[in-house]
Amino acid sequence: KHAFWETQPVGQFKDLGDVSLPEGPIEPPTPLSEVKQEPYNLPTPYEWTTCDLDSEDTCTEVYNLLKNNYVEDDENMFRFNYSKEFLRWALHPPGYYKSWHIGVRAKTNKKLVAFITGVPARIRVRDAIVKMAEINFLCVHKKLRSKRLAPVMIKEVTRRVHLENIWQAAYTAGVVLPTPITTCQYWHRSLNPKKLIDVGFSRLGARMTMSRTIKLYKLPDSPATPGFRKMELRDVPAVTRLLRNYLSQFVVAPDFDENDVEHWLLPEENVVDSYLVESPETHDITDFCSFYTLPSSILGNQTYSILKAAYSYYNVTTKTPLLQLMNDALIVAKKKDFDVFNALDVMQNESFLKELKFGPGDGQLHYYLYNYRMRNALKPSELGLVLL
Ligand code: MYA
Ligand code: JJ1
Repeated sequence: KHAFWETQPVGQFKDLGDVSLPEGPIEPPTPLSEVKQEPYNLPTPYEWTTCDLDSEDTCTEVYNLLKNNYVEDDENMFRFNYSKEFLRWALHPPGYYKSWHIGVRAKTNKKLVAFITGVPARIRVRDAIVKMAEINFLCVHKKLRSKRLAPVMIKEVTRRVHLENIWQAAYTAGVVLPTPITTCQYWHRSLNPKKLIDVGFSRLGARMTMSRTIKLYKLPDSPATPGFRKMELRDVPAVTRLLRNYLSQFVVAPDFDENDVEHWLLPEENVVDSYLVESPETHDITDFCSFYTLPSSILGNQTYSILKAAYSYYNVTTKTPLLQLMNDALIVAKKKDFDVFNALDVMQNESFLKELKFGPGDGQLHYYLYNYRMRNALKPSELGLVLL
């Protein structure tokens, strides 16, 4: 059933519930001298390319490949449209390897036809901090699907990760593969309900009119929490302490240091937004929330071509109720003209989703680890990791 995945060091369906299998690495590392030195063979018409996202031309090629061929919803109405600035940010964290930004070109015309990436991360699994690659942006051009290119690309990125002496990976997908560590639900909070309904993202509820719907989702003009402000560079040490302490309660979570926080959470226009609460009395940083910008193309609508979506990222509270903090996040997202605010049911998100009028989406997100067995699947609330 899974001719490729059955050959890989991942939890297999047949082993689910086998309590004799230990948690941890499935295969031991091999000496680096035993890692294959040459790239895997592609079908003859194609060749490998390493993509330099600092090159404006290469970045445009990657952007266009993804804009036209990346992830769609189950009814093919929307397609993720990651911006170039976002791709550069996502792929250039501290310690990134250019060799992990892998493209496939057609030999004849040098057109970019496929892509896969890894970035390094330290991920904590229970007590163990594991160096991993986060794998993302796997994409094969629509015209080249079902030719078994994806397994070759996955093997090639694996080889290049191994060359850096890293033996585990984390990734997410909308499809079920062997075997999820957890399965999360997408939730959506309408900010611009009229547009969402017009483009088919949501529907008018039963016994609802457009004007009642608009009223239902109305938000105040400005955040309610005293001391709520945008995160700045000087906040990195305090935010790092807050976040490290908060993430320590989850079974799987990133191990962020100050450099990671500066990269992943310092606000960057049209990429990532972060806000915090600075106590007006003590000037302590007590709470933090963040979201990233990921628009989707609207396929085949006469009026609108882009859906502007914010995705909940990392949120931490010590003083402000999480419900109030996230309502402030919705307020600033609305002010920035987002159409919808999306969140997964990870971490403590369940505690605010229903009350803040999020509704469940038709999409799920499965989380996976490569070469690391979990004895049991996690609950989404035990997961402290958000991938882009
Ligand atoms: S998830 C986002 C994936 N991208 C999309 O959904 C965009 C639109 N779709 C496409 O571009 C293609 O359909 C893709 C498959 C490229 C997805 N993850 O070449 P094929 C398996 C893993 O004939 P195609 C993201 O980016 C499938 O089960 N495997 O198929 C994270 C089958 O294997 P098996 C997948 O449709 C990616 C084989 O591929 C996925 O032309 C993490 C068929 O290949 C998927 N999303 O191309 C990658 N979809 O027969 C793994 C299909 O066994 C990383 N397949 O069922 C692993 C860690 C690596 C590093 C390790 C370091 C130590
Ligand atoms: O966005 C998603 N679904 C939307 C649109 C559905 C359009 C028809 N299929 C949705 N809308 C309902 C919103 C409504 C608002 C008011 C309250 C009730 C709810 O459900 C879904 C997620 O739900 N997105 C996708 O399907 C995109 C793919 C998700 C898998 C991503 C894989 C990523 C790989 C990353 O590495």
